Amino acid sequence: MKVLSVIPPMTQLNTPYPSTAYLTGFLRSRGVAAVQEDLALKLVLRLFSPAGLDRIRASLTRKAAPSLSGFLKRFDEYRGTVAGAVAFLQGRDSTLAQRIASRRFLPEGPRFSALDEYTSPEGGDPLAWAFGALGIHDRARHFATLYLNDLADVVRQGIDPRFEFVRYAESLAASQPGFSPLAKALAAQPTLLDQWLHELTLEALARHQPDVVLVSVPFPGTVYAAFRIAQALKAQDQRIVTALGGGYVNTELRELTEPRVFDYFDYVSLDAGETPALALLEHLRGERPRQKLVRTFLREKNTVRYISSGEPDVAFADTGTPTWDGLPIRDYLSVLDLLNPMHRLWSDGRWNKLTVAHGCYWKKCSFCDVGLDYISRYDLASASTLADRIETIVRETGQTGFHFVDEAAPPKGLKALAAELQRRKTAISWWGNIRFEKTFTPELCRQLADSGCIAISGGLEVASDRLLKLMKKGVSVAQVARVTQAFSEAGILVHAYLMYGFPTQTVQDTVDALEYVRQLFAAGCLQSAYWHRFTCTVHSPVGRNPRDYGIELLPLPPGRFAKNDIGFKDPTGVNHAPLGVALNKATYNYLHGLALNEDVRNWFSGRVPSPTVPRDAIAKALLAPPA
Ligand code: B12
Repeated sequence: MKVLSVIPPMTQLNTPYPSTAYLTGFLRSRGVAAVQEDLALKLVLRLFSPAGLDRIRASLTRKAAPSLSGFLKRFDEYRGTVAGAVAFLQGRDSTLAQRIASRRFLPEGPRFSALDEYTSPEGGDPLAWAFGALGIHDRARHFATLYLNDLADVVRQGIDPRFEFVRYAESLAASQPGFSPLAKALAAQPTLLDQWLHELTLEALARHQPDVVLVSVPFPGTVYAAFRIAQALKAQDQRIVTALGGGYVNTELRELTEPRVFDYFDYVSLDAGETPALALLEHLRGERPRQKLVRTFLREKNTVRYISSGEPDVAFADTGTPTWDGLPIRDYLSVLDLLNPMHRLWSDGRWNKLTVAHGCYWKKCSFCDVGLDYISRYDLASASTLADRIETIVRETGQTGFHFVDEAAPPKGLKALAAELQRRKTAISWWGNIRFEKTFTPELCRQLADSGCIAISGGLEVASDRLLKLMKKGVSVAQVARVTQAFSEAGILVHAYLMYGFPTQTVQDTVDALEYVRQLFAAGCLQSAYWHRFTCTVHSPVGRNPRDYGIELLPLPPGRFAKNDIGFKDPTGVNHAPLGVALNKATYNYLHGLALNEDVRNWFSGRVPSPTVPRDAIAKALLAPPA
């Protein structure tokens, strides 16, 4: 029985999302003939090719739109340069950097006008602040990225408004109570992108001739395409068994009762895929009865049934090594938008993705989906197992960069892994997400840096001791200051996840939070940060016990499909949206080293109170001995 695992469009351009690598590696370790495909990358490469541009031009629905006229007018230039730009972003043709950086090679559309914003008053080099005088390669990558963004805008404006590089038709799936919007979109005339996806699906089918196709949907922005893939498979051959799983399913489809989903997928499975997939294959081979499937939804007489035999999951130490075999790892595109340094790591470079542990060792944060398996079931493997996996992956891919994709990598596990990598003299670079807890002493931070750690991200969240306590984050602002300083002094880039709009958060809390963040940048503790608006989910402690957080939930619309975000009423009545704009504008300046001494109130459009945080709060925290 042959199994094909598929990643649907869209996830990321620079590196494969790891679920198919995990499933394929595991299934092979159990003797299953398993292969994988990344149709997200394939779709992008088909689009950004001379033949792709021909089809785009022929399919434009609004040829007269002013936004498309530049593309049509300069079509020959776009067609003549697209293969070169893609090869350059794939790292296959670095010598093209000089010509691209000259800005006389690639045609320039509206996206390039943003460059004027950077022009210095003296009229000098607009991007010198970002790339200096010698950064030709990065500069060229930035221009090639703007060029692809222009082409993506053409696709969005003239062919399919739902298309983005990292998500496709996301709104049809994200917290969608009903299946009807998705069903309607799937019944609609296919757009050019849908047609390409159909062709790519049939090509993959012909290449591998699988009996079973596992379609992985990590995010809502992959769901529509997943259903299109299943639609193409079923139309071609009804006998192909299709199964759906992944982070989106694990989060949003836990209460699935919509039978129409099963017109496309025979099975939908929850949580870690190893045991459910093995059980399914055994069932399909006639070796296991249906009622012994593991965490699997299926349709019986037009109703959805959930079957879970309660079998334990495969231990993290026994899930095998993910494999990238079969994925075109040299074809990914390292794009370079001018964002912040951490966002750059996300979109630049072909990182091998690996988890240090399954689940989160802390699992208390009240905004997080702590009850779900991918957080709650904490299971660590030994440092030598992890180092073996790392060495196997480096041998297979020839690439030594790792992104540890844990929610929060455990400090003890990282320490043991660093020691093991040092003992074996295994030279890699790695980065990932952690909690800023006091276990990360200056000594441990130096050891992590010596083992290859180049960057870490962690939640400072609301940057308020009152709210950090309410959210059970288990850190204080002073502690975050000391830990981030230790990482920064070890030469590790530090990114802080920041949050606003948490229940009971006042305008004063928000102003104070920005004051703390300003001081953390000024003290060199942070190099990067980003503010996210708090959203309440049905699985989080806040969503489950709203009264404990002083809020009232709004009723969810009835539905049989997805369930995740939920609205709420906060008696503080603060309008957080304009505050968020100010927070992100200020922080964007801070990460470029600008306005670090300015009064934080200046960033807000309306009147806000002065910060109650003393101007030397962080400096004092850094002098105080750790508690
Ligand atoms: C690391 C991470 C990121 C990173 C890297 C993302 C990337 N592209 O690689 C960053 C920070 C960039 C990120 C961004 C986002 N993320 Co994120 N991310 C994660 C995290 C922590 C780990 C993902 C991972 O690599 N896991 C390892 C792999 C191997 O696990 P897996 O995909 O779950 O696969 C296993 C099972 O699900 C199952 N399985 C998978 N597919 C299939 C298929 C079948 C048929 C079967 C049987 C089983 C199966 O088997 C696999 C092995 O056990 C998860 C949470 C979590 N702990 O899983 C959130 C998570 C996936 N992210 C999430 C979201 C929402 C996002 C964003 C959309 C956020 C935003 N609004 O911008 C973006 C989208 C980015 C993009 N387009 O690429 C949500 C998705 C939930 C949902 N609502 O759909 C999650 C679950 C977290 C959460 N609860 O909020 N993310």
